[in-house]
Amino acid sequence: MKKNIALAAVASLFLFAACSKSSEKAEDAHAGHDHAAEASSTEEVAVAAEEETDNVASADNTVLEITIKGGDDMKFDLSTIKAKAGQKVKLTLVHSGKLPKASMGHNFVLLNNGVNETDFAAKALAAKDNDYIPAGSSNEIIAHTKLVGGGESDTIEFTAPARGAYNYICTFPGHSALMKGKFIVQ
Ligand SMILES: [Cu+2]
Repeated sequence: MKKNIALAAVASLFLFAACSKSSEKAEDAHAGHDHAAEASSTEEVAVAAEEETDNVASADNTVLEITIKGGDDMKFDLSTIKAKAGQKVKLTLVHSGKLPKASMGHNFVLLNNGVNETDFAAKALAAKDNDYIPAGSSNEIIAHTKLVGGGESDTIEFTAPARGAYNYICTFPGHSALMKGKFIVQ
């Protein structure tokens, strides 16, 4: 009887050892997985937090105020503008030159994703009566100012679109080759 108990004890010890060993292994494997899972979920959390910050910025109604100048040299002073998706943007175009609208007019036209700026500028040539904004092109434009001459300015407000890089140009004839830039939404 004693011997049986001892055997049983040994057997159970052995079983326990075997058990704990295999469960340890399983745990190890598990731990490895958990680690990887944890790492990626941490990353996800970081990304989510960043996105939340973006949302907070727009929820806060933090208005991005931009002044972009165009002069008699037919150039914009900004080649890149950065905004956050959904952010309110208040943009002022200042004509820092002296030449009149008829000979050196400038506007700021922010084109929608996938709109070719060269094609659009070509189409705009025929729209002199509408400040070089082609009629029926509202779905190709996110926002635009009016055409201004030397010393004039125009302020517009719009909401930054989804993340991406958008082109902006001046559609006055011949200007878009030089007067262009990227509106980058992060
Ligand atoms: Cu121009």
